[in-house]
Amino acid sequence: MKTPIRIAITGAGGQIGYSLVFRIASGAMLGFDQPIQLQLFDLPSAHTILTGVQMELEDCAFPLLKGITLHDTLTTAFRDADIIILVGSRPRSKGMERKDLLEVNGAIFVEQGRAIAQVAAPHVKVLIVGNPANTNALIALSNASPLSPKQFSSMMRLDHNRSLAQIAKKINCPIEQVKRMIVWGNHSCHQWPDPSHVHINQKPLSEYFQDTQWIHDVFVPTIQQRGAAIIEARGLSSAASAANAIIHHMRDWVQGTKPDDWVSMSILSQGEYGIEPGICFGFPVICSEGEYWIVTDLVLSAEDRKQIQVSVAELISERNLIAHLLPK
Ligand code: NAX
Repeated sequence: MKTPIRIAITGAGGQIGYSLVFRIASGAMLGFDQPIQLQLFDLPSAHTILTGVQMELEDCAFPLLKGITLHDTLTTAFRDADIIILVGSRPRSKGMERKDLLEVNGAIFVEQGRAIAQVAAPHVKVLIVGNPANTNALIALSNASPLSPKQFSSMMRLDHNRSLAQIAKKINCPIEQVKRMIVWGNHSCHQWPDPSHVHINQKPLSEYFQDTQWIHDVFVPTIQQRGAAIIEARGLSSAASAANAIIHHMRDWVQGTKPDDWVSMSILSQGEYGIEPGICFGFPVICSEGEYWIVTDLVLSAEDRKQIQVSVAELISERNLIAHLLPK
């Protein structure tokens, strides 16, 4: 029997949490032979909800679930955690400007970064989901010294999966045949979904169709606006698909990406492709043995470079707004 892996999740009482914890406990994220221990965190106001989630987890009788603890203190929630998924964050309320949201959530991620460095396992892997995810990740990793920035990433996988699905539908091919998609930049409507490197059965996308108009007029806006379209239809933001993206992101980070493929992850830029260093940016990455590397040898078109700069500018402006939360 393998040693249980400790997984801490914040915002576990929210709607993504409710779609996420049962799938993790079933083995979908780390494998069907990997026992796990769940350390669920939410605010004291959500404690009763968390106790309901715990009861339902118990009632599922998952063989891999070796224990559940509930927390409203970060330093107990993160203690010895091997994996931490930061989902909880303050939603944008009426009249709140984006800069106000950055400010309130920024303060939360300072505290979380410090608590992670203080009590988590030294090899911990941290995924940031709560929005604005890229900049929250920058704040958390900057406040988590001596941990390495390479132990942190934020989520672009929902945007990546949305892109795979739209292409598979357009070509009418099995989704697992669509490889090498990239979503560059920020998890916002300024992200740049880039299908120009996509391969299907080892052949470039251009061999299946030449409809570049569809890419510009339908595909890109569909991906950029998908979150808003789901809110419009459901009256609530994406939850099950977001939880699924978390599962895919962590599974690939821990177990490795598939041969001949890569995935989109937001990680700290070191200046790859001329992108501003010191922002958390969506890149194409390959994962193996628990590590990730940016795919650095792609040739980008002038249009790609121009669109990537839109995300860069947005992330620099977010970084400027929270500069006081980054240690000097
Ligand atoms: P919910 O409002 O349903 O749940 C959020 C939970 O976080 C609540 O239980 C709340 O009590 C808790 N919370 C609030 N403040 C907290 C704090 N300071 N520390 C810890 N927990 C706190 O939101 P949900 O739909 O679950 O979405 C959670 C976050 O994911 C939001 O910020 C949302 O914008 C973000 N998303 C990010 C995505 C991505 O791809 N990066 C996609 C999905 C999602 O929109």
